[in-house]
Amino acid sequence: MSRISLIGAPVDSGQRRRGCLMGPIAYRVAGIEPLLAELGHDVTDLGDVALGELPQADCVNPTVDQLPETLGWTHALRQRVAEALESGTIPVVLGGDHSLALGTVTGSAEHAARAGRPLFLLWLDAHSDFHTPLTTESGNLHGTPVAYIAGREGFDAFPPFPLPVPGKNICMFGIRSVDSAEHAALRTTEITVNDMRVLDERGIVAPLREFLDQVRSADAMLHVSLDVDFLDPSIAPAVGTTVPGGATFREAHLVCELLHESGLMTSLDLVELNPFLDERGRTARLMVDLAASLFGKKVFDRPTRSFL
Ligand code: HAR
Ligand code: MN
Ligand code: MN
Ligand code: MN
Repeated sequence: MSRISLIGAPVDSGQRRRGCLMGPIAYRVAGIEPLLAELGHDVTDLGDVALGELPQADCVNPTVDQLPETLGWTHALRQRVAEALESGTIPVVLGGDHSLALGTVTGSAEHAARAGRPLFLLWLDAHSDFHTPLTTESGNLHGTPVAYIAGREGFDAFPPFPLPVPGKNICMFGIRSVDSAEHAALRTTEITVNDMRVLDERGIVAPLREFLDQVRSADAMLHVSLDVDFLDPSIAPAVGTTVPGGATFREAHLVCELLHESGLMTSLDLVELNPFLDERGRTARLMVDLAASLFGKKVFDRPTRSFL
């Protein structure tokens, strides 16, 4: 049994296609709270985080869009996630576009630093989100959080990241859209980029277990950030940045089931759901089902890890 804090994060400032702000409501309508409670967890919905007063900020790159709003969310979500961890719960952040991870992972890092434990990051996404505000061409800050978390330069407007996460602690799955500036920067790091080619060749189990073994032996905290576009658009159409060739229904559930079995996840983001683009709620429902898998829902109860 886990204690879970649901945190609504109606963030829409990290990209220009409005709709992600409806994400938290869609997850609630799809029944995330009763579903997790039915699995035996103690679930508290803390409601939506409010955006406080906006800071003054600008960036030398004029294409960067909605910087003050994103800074405001970063500040508010950092606090809320750190508090949820402090109170001994697992924060589950209902997004909101992926720029919210600038705040949520900062909160996790702050807590990990206080607890004297390392932080690992699992990034489930079509995109590597490794731009800085200086390299982004779109100006959409949802394409930047991993660079911030890894301690790249170019985030002068942002508060310094508490303790940058070493590249070897960061693992990505599902990657199939990387811009050239991100590619060049990623190659200088130790970040594990499991692109779709890796999943095609090796499957998802072996590379995921390798990563989870590292988390376990480091006695680390693990933040999981699940972007809707990790999934193939044929099963998850409600996202502004669909990319063909994504994870299948079973691959996605398997990741979640293995994560649950590991018992290692300490915080979770559900991001980029744009309910305005959904088809009769199917993407919202799939994301909620994946969250249920992450918290122990399975088809058949078998002795732990019998098939590994
Ligand atoms: N790399 C592109 C950009 O920076 C697309 C980023 C899209 N990111 C997300 N989140 N949708 O993963 O604009
Ligand atoms: Mn993303
Ligand atoms: Mn993405
Ligand atoms: Mn997007």
